[in-house]
Amino acid sequence: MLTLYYAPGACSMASHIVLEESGEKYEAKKVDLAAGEQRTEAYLKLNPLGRVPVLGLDDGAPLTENTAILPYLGKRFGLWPNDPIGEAKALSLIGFFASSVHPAHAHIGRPERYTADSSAFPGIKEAGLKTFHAHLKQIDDMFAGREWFSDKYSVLDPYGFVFYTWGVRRELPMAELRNYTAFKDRMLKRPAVARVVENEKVKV
Ligand SMILES: N[C@@H](CCC(=O)N[C@@H](CS)C(=O)NCC(=O)O)C(=O)O
Repeated sequence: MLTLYYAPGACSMASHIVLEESGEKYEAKKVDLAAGEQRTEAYLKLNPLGRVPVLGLDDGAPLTENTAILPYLGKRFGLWPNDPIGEAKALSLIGFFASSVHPAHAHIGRPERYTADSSAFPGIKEAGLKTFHAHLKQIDDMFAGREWFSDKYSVLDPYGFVFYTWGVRRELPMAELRNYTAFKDRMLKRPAVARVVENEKVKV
């Protein structure tokens, strides 16, 4: 059985939604980030970087990084493009999410990762917010005339949905992003998404 180590409202929500959609039995283990559980000796054995998500595979081995976990789950549950070009485009988008959109947001919430000088935090946060907002606008443009990131619903969609909720958390004017907001509404109509949003108590 698969086990997901997750934190409410974190990027692990993407895998949580995929597992919930899958219909397969899985275990969800909550990690208390605020209490520093991700830095305990036991958790660092699962992920030496002290981050969620971690996916415990059927044999118990831990798999880390959204860039690996989501394609794996997508292939296992038929939520991944089959053709080589579709797959390459999916990897391109996952790369953009993991290496640009997510780190931009980390500048807002975790400025201490980028400097030891706390007087520089406000500037780092401000730049992060600006870059994150610009990326959300890019995502909004991607949805012009389409329902999902790929030709059909895939693991890309729960991942993209997470960043929408982070935009809400940072009080960005999300309603202005019409295509992205319509996508968010489509996501919320999916029972599995609604269940996870409720379970993780996420504001959307
Ligand atoms: N590159 C990792 C990033 C994971 C990550 O940064 N997770 C955040 C939550 S969204 C976390 O666990 N943060 C804990 C901390 O900063 O202490 C991935 O995409 O899986």
